Amino acid sequence: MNCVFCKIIKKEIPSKIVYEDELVLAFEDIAPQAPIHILVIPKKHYSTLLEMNEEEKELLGHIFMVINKIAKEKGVDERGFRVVLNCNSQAGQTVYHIHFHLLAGRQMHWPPG
Ligand code: DGP
Repeated sequence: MNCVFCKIIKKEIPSKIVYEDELVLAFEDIAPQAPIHILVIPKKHYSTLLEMNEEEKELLGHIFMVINKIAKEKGVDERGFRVVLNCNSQAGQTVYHIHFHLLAGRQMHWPPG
């Protein structure tokens, strides 16, 4: 499978890793949209959220706990941060390996673009 994030997981493509365990990898986005822009991904390949079902509930919860931990470690928990999941083309998804954007370090706006 020609998935760039699977290659990052296998360390075939370099990335700046900020957290790793047996289920999840977190690394800096290559084109940051905020002073802190980290991608959190499951190591198992899912193209989009739509490929997940009840069996993935625990994994999804774990991903959010990892985001919680990273936000605290980066010291952005009190000022605030945003978590974004883009699903399919109209949402702007470009990499088809599910990923959560953790964005922080600047004022966010609503509605998002
Ligand atoms: P999305 O639009 O939600 O599919 O976001 C994909 C993100 O992935 C985008 O912010 C840029 C990032 N990205 C794409 N290729 C690479 C890469 O090779 N390395 C890293 N670190 N990030 C990448």
